[in-house]
Amino acid sequence: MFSKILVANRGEIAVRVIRACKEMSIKTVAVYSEADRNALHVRLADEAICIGPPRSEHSYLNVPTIISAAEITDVDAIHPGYGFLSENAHFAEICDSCNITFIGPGAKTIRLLGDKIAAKDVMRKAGVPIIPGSLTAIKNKEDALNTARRIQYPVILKAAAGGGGRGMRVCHNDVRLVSALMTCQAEAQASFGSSDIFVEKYIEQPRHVEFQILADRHGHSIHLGERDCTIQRRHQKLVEESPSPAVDAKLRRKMGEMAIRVAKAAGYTTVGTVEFLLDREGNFYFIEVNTRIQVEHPVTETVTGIDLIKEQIRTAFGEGLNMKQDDVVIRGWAIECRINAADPSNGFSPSPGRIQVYHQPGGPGVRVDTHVYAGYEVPPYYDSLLAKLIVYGRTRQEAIRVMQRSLDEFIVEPIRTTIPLHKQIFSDPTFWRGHISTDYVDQLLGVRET
Ligand code: MV4
Repeated sequence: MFSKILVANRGEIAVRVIRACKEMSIKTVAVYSEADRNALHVRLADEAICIGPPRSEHSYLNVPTIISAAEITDVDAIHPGYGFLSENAHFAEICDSCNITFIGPGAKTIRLLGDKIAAKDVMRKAGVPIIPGSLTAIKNKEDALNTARRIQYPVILKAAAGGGGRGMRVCHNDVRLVSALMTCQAEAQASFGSSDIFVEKYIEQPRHVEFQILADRHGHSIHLGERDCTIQRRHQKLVEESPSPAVDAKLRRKMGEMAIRVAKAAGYTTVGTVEFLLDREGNFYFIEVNTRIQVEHPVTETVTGIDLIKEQIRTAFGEGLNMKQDDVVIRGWAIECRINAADPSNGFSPSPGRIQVYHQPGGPGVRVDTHVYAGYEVPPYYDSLLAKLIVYGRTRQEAIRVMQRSLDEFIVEPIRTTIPLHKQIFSDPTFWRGHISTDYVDQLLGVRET
């Protein structure tokens, strides 16, 4: 096994990875920006190296500096966490060329799946259901109009190098499509460095259902069931649960089989997530693969009893899977709330600052993944995630009750957080029934325009 791993991340995920390493007797190296000197991940790691000024472009995204830190501390591997360099094929290649294991799938797989048009094409040929639309990047106006005529409005424009919902545009007629085309291409170029865009049939009021996959380098791939991430706003997830209230055993078998087909078609190794959209008729379609450990991985850990970070490290080292598909048993129900330093009553504006009072919930069925402590100062430079509150119940109802009392126990003062919004969601009968779509949060907040 690896003897030392550098964790190229910060916040709760850096803490999470260090914890897994400790239990595996792997030494850890933390890296930190000048804004994170007093961060928990720095204190928990065996060694820590400052990698530059606060802004992430100069620290957590600085490839030469991070590689230097890895060389100096003589690590065997780098764990990228999520965000930052986690889905950067170039970074994975640099790690390879320096004989450092990048803990994730291979650089080629990351590159293929980062191109949403190429990925869709591979999955279509593998027999995975995809959303009707253009099979290549849009060449010109006529190309876009012809595709729209074939698949019928409404359609959606997406960036080939995008993902996670950024840079998408819904169009209801020819006039709108033509005018959206150029702006969408320009935005794609500015945000992702490629102007390639594609057209798809727009699925109205879908659910976001994603499958966790786990694969070794010896040709074995399994899935660990699904997560429902339908509750989000402006592509920021707020609540995730597993299993999905919209998936029964039969659909789970079908979608899980397709998720494994996706993993095999992409030559996938370690942990990953296959995203699907589920429409109101119960049809599902492949959307994209997230080639990293995800924020919401704990709900899957809770219902399967499998430590995903340990499995990710083990499979990255080259060990074979130690379980078969039939060994994976989904038990009970898990729900996660993302507690962010953001003000839901003010358009989710960031709310950094010093946390003076901090108290987290506990007791049966409660897990809190966080880097926060009383006296901690939330820096303004990074993602606003403060803590993940994950609860377990034998049934969805039981989990909801545990979540409600946990939210009531949670104290974070004086900064604004998403806790009040979560309390509102968990006391809403529509959420209890589970009959929701991606418009849910806007509807709950009474937002007219998005
Ligand atoms: C869509 C869609 C409707 N039709 N694609 C957003 C996340 C990204 N991975 C894909 N997304 C969407 N793709 C088609 N053809 C609607 C969304 C979408 C969405 C999906 C899941 C959860 C929340 C969402 C919110 C807005 C849009």
